[in-house]
Amino acid sequence: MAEVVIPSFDFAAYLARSKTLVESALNESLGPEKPEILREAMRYSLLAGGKRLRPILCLAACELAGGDSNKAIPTAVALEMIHTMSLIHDDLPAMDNDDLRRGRPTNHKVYGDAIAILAGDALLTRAFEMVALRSSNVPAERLLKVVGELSLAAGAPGLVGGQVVDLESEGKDVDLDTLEYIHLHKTGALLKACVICGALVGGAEKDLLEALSIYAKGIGLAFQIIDDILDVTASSEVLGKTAGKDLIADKTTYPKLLGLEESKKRANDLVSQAKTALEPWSDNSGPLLALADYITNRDR
Ligand code: GRG
Repeated sequence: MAEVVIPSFDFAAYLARSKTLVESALNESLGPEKPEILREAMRYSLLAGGKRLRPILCLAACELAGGDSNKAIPTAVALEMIHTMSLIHDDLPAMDNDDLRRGRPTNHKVYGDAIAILAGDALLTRAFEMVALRSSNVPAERLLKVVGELSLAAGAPGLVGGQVVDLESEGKDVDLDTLEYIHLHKTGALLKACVICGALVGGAEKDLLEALSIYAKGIGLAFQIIDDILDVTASSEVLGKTAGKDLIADKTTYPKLLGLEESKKRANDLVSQAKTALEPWSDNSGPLLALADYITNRDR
Protein backbone atom coordinates (compact mmCIF):
# COMPACT_ATOMS: atom_id res chain seq x y z
CA MET A 1 0.00 0.00 0.00
CA ALA A 2 1.34 3.45 -0.91
CA GLU A 3 2.45 5.51 2.06
CA VAL A 4 0.25 8.53 2.80
CA VAL A 5 2.39 11.66 2.77
CA ILE A 6 1.00 14.54 4.78
CA PRO A 7 2.31 17.78 3.27
CA SER A 8 4.25 19.75 5.87
CA PHE A 9 3.05 23.25 6.65
CA ASP A 10 5.25 25.86 4.97
CA PHE A 11 5.18 28.57 7.64
CA ALA A 12 7.59 30.95 5.86
CA ALA A 13 5.33 30.98 2.78
CA TYR A 14 2.22 31.35 4.96
CA LEU A 15 3.74 34.28 6.84
CA ALA A 16 4.86 36.02 3.66
CA ARG A 17 1.43 35.55 2.05
CA SER A 18 -0.44 36.78 5.11
CA LYS A 19 1.85 39.77 5.51
CA THR A 20 1.34 40.83 1.90
CA LEU A 21 -2.43 40.57 2.33
CA VAL A 22 -2.35 42.59 5.55
CA GLU A 23 -0.04 45.29 4.12
CA SER A 24 -2.36 45.79 1.18
CA ALA A 25 -5.45 45.97 3.41
CA LEU A 26 -3.72 48.49 5.70
CA ASN A 27 -2.68 50.57 2.72
CA GLU A 28 -6.27 50.74 1.50
CA SER A 29 -7.76 51.32 4.94
CA LEU A 30 -7.01 55.03 5.34
CA GLY A 31 -8.45 57.94 3.45
CA PRO A 32 -9.79 60.41 2.87
CA GLU A 33 -9.04 61.76 6.36
CA LYS A 34 -8.84 65.52 6.53
CA PRO A 35 -6.86 67.56 7.25
CA GLU A 36 -3.96 66.15 5.28
CA ILE A 37 -1.49 66.37 8.20
CA LEU A 38 -3.65 63.99 10.23
CA ARG A 39 -3.88 61.52 7.36
CA GLU A 40 -0.12 61.71 6.86
CA ALA A 41 0.60 61.12 10.56
CA MET A 42 -1.79 58.15 10.68
CA ARG A 43 -0.26 56.60 7.55
CA TYR A 44 3.28 57.29 8.75
CA SER A 45 2.95 54.94 11.70
CA LEU A 46 0.39 52.47 10.35
CA LEU A 47 2.40 51.78 7.19
CA ALA A 48 5.83 51.79 8.86
CA GLY A 49 6.21 48.01 8.72
CA GLY A 50 6.21 45.84 11.81
CA LYS A 51 5.69 42.13 12.03
CA ARG A 52 1.90 42.39 11.60
CA LEU A 53 1.57 39.56 14.09
CA ARG A 54 -1.78 40.74 15.44
CA PRO A 55 -3.73 40.85 12.16
CA ILE A 56 -2.14 37.56 11.10
CA LEU A 57 -3.25 35.93 14.36
CA CYS A 58 -6.77 37.26 13.74
CA LEU A 59 -6.97 35.81 10.21
CA ALA A 60 -5.53 32.47 11.36
CA ALA A 61 -8.08 32.21 14.20
CA CYS A 62 -10.93 33.00 11.80
CA GLU A 63 -9.81 30.12 9.58
CA LEU A 64 -9.43 27.78 12.53
CA ALA A 65 -13.06 28.55 13.40
CA GLY A 66 -14.00 27.47 9.89
CA GLY A 67 -14.62 31.01 8.64
CA ASP A 68 -13.54 32.84 5.47
CA SER A 69 -10.56 34.95 6.52
CA ASN A 70 -11.38 37.58 3.87
CA LYS A 71 -14.39 38.54 5.99
CA ALA A 72 -12.08 39.13 8.96
CA ILE A 73 -9.80 41.57 7.12
CA PRO A 74 -11.49 44.75 8.47
CA THR A 75 -11.21 43.31 12.00
CA ALA A 76 -7.55 42.39 11.40
CA VAL A 77 -6.87 45.95 10.21
CA ALA A 78 -8.69 47.30 13.27
CA LEU A 79 -6.40 45.30 15.57
CA GLU A 80 -3.27 46.66 13.86
CA MET A 81 -4.71 50.19 14.13
CA ILE A 82 -5.22 49.78 17.88
CA HIS A 83 -1.71 48.32 18.23
CA THR A 84 -0.19 51.20 16.21
CA MET A 85 -2.10 53.76 18.28
CA SER A 86 -0.69 52.19 21.44
CA LEU A 87 2.86 52.41 20.05
CA ILE A 88 2.43 56.08 19.10
CA HIS A 89 1.10 56.94 22.57
CA ASP A 90 3.64 54.73 24.35
CA ASP A 91 6.51 56.59 22.63
CA LEU A 92 5.32 60.05 23.74
CA PRO A 93 7.52 62.07 26.13
CA ALA A 94 4.87 61.68 28.87
CA MET A 95 5.12 57.88 28.60
CA ASP A 96 8.18 55.92 27.43
CA ASN A 97 9.69 58.92 25.63
CA ASP A 98 11.26 57.16 22.68
CA ASP A 99 12.79 58.44 19.44
CA LEU A 100 12.82 55.31 17.34
CA ARG A 101 10.04 52.94 16.35
CA ARG A 102 9.81 50.46 13.50
CA GLY A 103 13.18 51.71 12.31
CA ARG A 104 12.03 55.33 11.93
CA PRO A 105 11.76 58.44 14.11
CA THR A 106 8.69 58.14 16.35
CA ASN A 107 5.45 59.85 15.32
CA HIS A 108 5.78 62.77 17.73
CA LYS A 109 9.39 63.40 16.60
CA VAL A 110 8.07 63.99 13.08
CA TYR A 111 4.65 65.57 13.69
CA GLY A 112 4.89 66.94 17.24
CA ASP A 113 3.16 65.73 20.39
CA ALA A 114 -0.30 67.14 19.65
CA ILE A 115 -0.64 65.61 16.17
CA ALA A 116 0.85 62.31 17.42
CA ILE A 117 -1.78 62.12 20.18
CA LEU A 118 -4.54 62.94 17.70
CA ALA A 119 -3.23 60.50 15.08
CA GLY A 120 -3.38 57.81 17.77
CA ASP A 121 -6.90 58.88 18.73
CA ALA A 122 -7.99 58.80 15.09
CA LEU A 123 -6.52 55.30 14.58
CA LEU A 124 -8.28 54.05 17.72
CA THR A 125 -11.66 55.35 16.64
CA ARG A 126 -11.07 54.29 13.04
CA ALA A 127 -10.55 50.74 14.32
CA PHE A 128 -14.15 50.63 15.56
CA GLU A 129 -15.33 52.12 12.25
CA MET A 130 -13.53 49.31 10.38
CA VAL A 131 -15.46 46.65 12.29
CA ALA A 132 -18.85 48.34 12.50
CA LEU A 133 -19.07 50.03 9.12
CA ARG A 134 -16.55 48.39 6.80
CA SER A 135 -17.14 44.69 7.39
CA SER A 136 -19.25 42.85 4.82
CA ASN A 137 -21.20 39.63 5.04
CA VAL A 138 -20.57 39.11 8.74
CA PRO A 139 -23.67 38.74 10.94
CA ALA A 140 -24.27 41.87 13.03
CA GLU A 141 -24.31 39.93 16.32
CA ARG A 142 -20.76 38.67 15.64
CA LEU A 143 -19.57 42.21 14.87
CA LEU A 144 -21.19 43.46 18.08
CA LYS A 145 -19.20 40.88 20.05
CA VAL A 146 -16.01 41.94 18.23
CA VAL A 147 -16.65 45.58 19.16
CA GLY A 148 -17.11 44.48 22.78
CA GLU A 149 -13.84 42.51 22.78
CA LEU A 150 -11.92 45.42 21.24
CA SER A 151 -13.32 47.83 23.84
CA LEU A 152 -12.22 45.55 26.69
CA ALA A 153 -8.76 44.99 25.20
CA ALA A 154 -8.05 48.69 24.54
CA GLY A 155 -9.52 50.21 27.67
CA ALA A 156 -8.96 50.10 31.42
CA PRO A 157 -9.41 46.30 31.58
CA GLY A 158 -6.60 45.93 29.00
CA LEU A 159 -3.97 48.19 27.46
CA VAL A 160 -4.72 51.35 29.42
CA GLY A 161 -4.86 49.56 32.79
CA GLY A 162 -1.62 47.67 32.06
CA GLN A 163 0.12 50.85 30.94
CA VAL A 164 -0.90 52.71 34.12
CA VAL A 165 0.48 49.97 36.39
CA ASP A 166 3.62 49.84 34.23
CA LEU A 167 4.19 53.58 34.54
CA GLU A 168 3.53 53.52 38.28
CA SER A 169 6.00 50.67 38.75
CA GLU A 170 8.99 52.44 37.19
CA GLY A 171 11.91 52.68 39.58
CA LYS A 172 10.18 50.40 42.10
CA ASP A 173 10.82 46.78 43.02
CA VAL A 174 8.12 44.82 41.27
CA ASP A 175 7.30 41.20 42.07
CA LEU A 176 6.54 38.51 39.52
CA ASP A 177 2.76 38.74 40.05
CA THR A 178 2.72 42.47 39.32
CA LEU A 179 4.97 41.98 36.31
CA GLU A 180 2.59 39.33 35.01
CA TYR A 181 -0.37 41.66 35.63
CA ILE A 182 1.29 44.43 33.63
CA HIS A 183 2.06 42.21 30.68
CA LEU A 184 -1.21 40.32 30.61
CA HIS A 185 -2.95 43.69 30.34
CA LYS A 186 -0.50 45.82 28.38
CA THR A 187 0.45 43.20 25.81
CA GLY A 188 -1.64 40.08 26.42
CA ALA A 189 -5.10 41.67 26.23
CA LEU A 190 -4.71 42.80 22.62
CA LEU A 191 -3.11 39.52 21.54
CA LYS A 192 -6.07 37.72 23.10
CA ALA A 193 -8.49 40.03 21.28
CA CYS A 194 -6.76 39.13 18.00
CA VAL A 195 -7.56 35.43 18.22
CA ILE A 196 -10.94 35.87 19.90
CA CYS A 197 -12.15 38.47 17.39
CA GLY A 198 -10.90 36.44 14.42
CA ALA A 199 -12.65 33.36 15.79
CA LEU A 200 -15.86 35.31 16.47
CA VAL A 201 -15.98 36.54 12.87
CA GLY A 202 -15.46 32.91 11.80
CA GLY A 203 -18.38 31.77 13.96
CA ALA A 204 -16.44 29.90 16.68
CA GLU A 205 -18.31 27.98 19.36
CA LYS A 206 -17.70 28.37 23.12
CA ASP A 207 -15.18 25.50 23.42
CA LEU A 208 -12.90 26.95 20.75
CA LEU A 209 -13.17 30.45 22.24
CA GLU A 210 -12.14 29.05 25.63
CA ALA A 211 -9.20 27.16 24.13
CA LEU A 212 -8.12 30.28 22.26
CA SER A 213 -8.20 32.29 25.50
CA ILE A 214 -5.77 29.82 27.07
CA TYR A 215 -3.63 29.86 23.90
CA ALA A 216 -3.61 33.67 23.94
CA LYS A 217 -2.63 33.91 27.61
CA GLY A 218 0.37 31.66 26.93
CA ILE A 219 1.56 33.43 23.80
CA GLY A 220 0.86 36.87 25.30
CA LEU A 221 3.16 36.33 28.27
CA ALA A 222 5.75 34.48 26.18
CA PHE A 223 5.73 37.36 23.69
CA GLN A 224 6.50 39.84 26.44
CA ILE A 225 9.21 37.68 28.02
CA ILE A 226 10.93 37.49 24.61
CA ASP A 227 10.47 41.26 24.25
CA ASP A 228 12.26 41.75 27.60
CA ILE A 229 15.04 39.37 26.54
CA LEU A 230 15.51 41.09 23.17
CA ASP A 231 15.71 44.46 24.93
CA VAL A 232 18.97 43.29 26.52
CA THR A 233 20.33 40.97 23.82
CA ALA A 234 19.48 42.63 20.47
CA SER A 235 20.63 45.87 18.86
CA SER A 236 18.48 48.92 18.11
CA GLU A 237 19.21 48.36 14.39
CA VAL A 238 17.73 44.88 14.41
CA LEU A 239 14.85 45.77 16.72
CA GLY A 240 13.93 49.00 14.92
CA LYS A 241 13.40 50.54 18.38
CA THR A 242 15.78 51.65 21.10
CA ALA A 243 17.44 48.63 22.71
CA GLY A 244 18.32 48.66 26.42
CA LYS A 245 15.39 50.94 27.30
CA ASP A 246 14.23 48.79 30.21
CA LEU A 247 17.59 49.10 31.97
CA ILE A 248 17.70 52.85 31.41
CA ALA A 249 14.15 53.30 32.73
CA ASP A 250 14.96 50.97 35.64
CA LYS A 251 12.09 48.68 34.73
CA THR A 252 11.54 45.29 36.26
CA THR A 253 11.71 42.69 33.52
CA TYR A 254 11.67 38.91 33.35
CA PRO A 255 15.45 38.67 32.77
CA LYS A 256 15.98 40.96 35.78
CA LEU A 257 13.78 38.80 38.02
CA LEU A 258 14.56 35.35 36.66
CA GLY A 259 17.78 35.62 34.65
CA LEU A 260 18.08 35.07 30.90
CA GLU A 261 18.08 31.27 30.82
CA GLU A 262 15.12 30.85 33.18
CA SER A 263 13.22 33.54 31.25
CA LYS A 264 13.77 31.65 27.98
CA LYS A 265 12.64 28.43 29.63
CA ARG A 266 9.51 30.11 30.93
CA ALA A 267 8.68 31.50 27.48
CA ASN A 268 9.11 28.03 25.96
CA ASP A 269 6.91 26.44 28.64
CA LEU A 270 4.19 29.04 28.07
CA VAL A 271 4.25 28.42 24.33
CA SER A 272 3.97 24.66 24.94
CA GLN A 273 0.93 25.23 27.18
CA ALA A 274 -0.58 27.50 24.53
CA LYS A 275 -0.14 24.85 21.85
CA THR A 276 -1.57 22.11 24.06
CA ALA A 277 -4.83 24.04 24.40
CA LEU A 278 -5.38 23.69 20.63
CA GLU A 279 -4.80 19.92 20.50
CA PRO A 280 -8.48 19.09 19.86
CA TRP A 281 -8.28 21.21 16.67
CA SER A 282 -5.02 19.67 15.43
CA ASP A 283 -6.29 19.23 11.86
CA ASN A 284 -6.44 22.98 11.25
CA SER A 285 -4.28 24.61 13.90
CA GLY A 286 -0.97 24.57 11.92
CA PRO A 287 -0.78 28.36 11.46
CA LEU A 288 -1.56 29.19 15.11
CA LEU A 289 0.93 26.57 16.35
CA ALA A 290 3.63 27.91 14.05
CA LEU A 291 2.84 31.50 15.09
CA ALA A 292 3.30 30.48 18.73
CA ASP A 293 6.76 29.10 17.93
CA TYR A 294 7.59 32.19 15.89
CA ILE A 295 6.94 34.30 18.99
CA THR A 296 9.66 32.54 20.98
CA ASN A 297 12.12 32.20 18.09
CA ARG A 298 11.88 35.76 16.79
CA ASP A 299 14.89 38.08 16.75
CA ARG A 300 12.99 41.41 16.66
C1 GRG B 1 -5.23 55.27 24.47
C2 GRG B 1 -6.79 53.27 24.48
C3 GRG B 1 -5.41 53.82 24.66
C4 GRG B 1 -4.40 52.97 24.95
C5 GRG B 1 -2.97 53.34 25.04
C6 GRG B 1 0.00 53.57 25.53
C7 GRG B 1 -0.88 52.46 25.97
C8 GRG B 1 -2.31 52.76 26.27
C9 GRG B 1 -0.44 51.20 26.13
C10 GRG B 1 0.90 50.74 25.75
C11 GRG B 1 0.81 49.37 25.19
C12 GRG B 1 2.13 48.89 24.63
C13 GRG B 1 2.94 49.80 23.76
C14 GRG B 1 2.52 47.65 24.91
C15 GRG B 1 3.76 47.04 24.37
C16 GRG B 1 3.38 45.92 23.46
C17 GRG B 1 4.54 45.46 22.63
C18 GRG B 1 5.43 44.42 23.18
C19 GRG B 1 4.74 46.01 21.42
C20 GRG B 1 5.69 45.54 20.41
O1 GRG B 1 4.94 44.75 19.51
P1 GRG B 1 5.58 44.12 18.22
O2 GRG B 1 6.93 43.54 18.55
O3 GRG B 1 5.79 45.39 17.32
O4 GRG B 1 4.60 43.19 17.61
P2 GRG B 1 5.70 45.54 15.72
O5 GRG B 1 6.38 46.85 15.43
O6 GRG B 1 6.38 44.35 15.09
O7 GRG B 1 4.24 45.61 15.39
